[in-house]
Amino acid sequence: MTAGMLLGSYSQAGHATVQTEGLTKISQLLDSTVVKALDGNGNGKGDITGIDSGSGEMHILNAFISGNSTWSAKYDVIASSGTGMTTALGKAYATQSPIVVTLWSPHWAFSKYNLTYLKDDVGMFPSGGDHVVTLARKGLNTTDANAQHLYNILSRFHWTVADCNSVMLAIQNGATPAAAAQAFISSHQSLVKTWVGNDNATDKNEQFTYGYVAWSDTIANSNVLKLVLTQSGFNINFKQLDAGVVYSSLADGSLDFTTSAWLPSTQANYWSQYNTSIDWVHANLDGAVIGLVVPTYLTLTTYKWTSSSTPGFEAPLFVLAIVGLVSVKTYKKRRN
Ligand code: PBE
Repeated sequence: MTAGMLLGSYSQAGHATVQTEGLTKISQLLDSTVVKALDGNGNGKGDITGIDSGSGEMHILNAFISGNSTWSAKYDVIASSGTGMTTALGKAYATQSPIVVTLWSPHWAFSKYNLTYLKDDVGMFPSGGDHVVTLARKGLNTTDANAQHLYNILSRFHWTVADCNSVMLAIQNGATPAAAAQAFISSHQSLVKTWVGNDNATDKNEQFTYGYVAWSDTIANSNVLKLVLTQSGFNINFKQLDAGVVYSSLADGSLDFTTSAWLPSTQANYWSQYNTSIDWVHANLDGAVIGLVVPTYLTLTTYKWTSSSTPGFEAPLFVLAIVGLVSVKTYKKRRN
């Protein structure tokens, strides 16, 4: 037994805590210090601040937690809404309090706060990335010539994360979605032209129902495309719906199209159920990401974990290791 071995085992113990490593990866949420700090209602479990339970991200998270007894013993997933989650995040951020949220990119919160994804070292979320996708009811493209023109625009609509960010931020800073969409269209005439081409409406009486979900990125893309279509002469019935209703309504034909799908990963639960009865038209944004996100102050080793359950646990171990009075065996006993 050498001092080096003892110091080696000490530094391993040190690496196991958020105090010495910072909170940077999902596996560290199981650390009892973190569980306690995230226990908002005092029931002994940490809280993950979520969004609407119809979202793909919540479906994935809930399936992971409920299917894993270690996690379900330590965590509750709190359902809310996109705005409920960002309100909770804003409050925690103002007082530098611990919080873990379900978030995604693109989202304006990354422009407003210093946030970071926890590294997914437990396989909580699917890997491989996602697209925001335009979906239509089957047969929209063969309904009539007017619908074919609309469908042609849908099959070209595509923008970037930066484009989406600019509209989301404008809305977050107080612009109405319609005003933010108009400002984007005015400043991106040539892009809009690549979407519309020569496909203007030929029948203003034929109404199309456009469904969207109230997440900030899909509010932004839907308002932009809705305005582009309206200005091209199409008669659009614009409807905010829950994610599950968007899919079931596309499948039964009562909804004509949406730009609120996240596929193939995030909303795989819906896609596996409905893919044979829905038309995947076109990816409208690439590089979409979901995950667990924390304010970056939680990643610092200087962060004070105020609800620490084992304060001072590391210090006595360190002293013992230095003087060489403890063997790895007894060290292990203490850990257990
Ligand atoms: N989201 C935002 C959605 C898609 C857009 C990631 C919260 C979800 O289904 O999870």
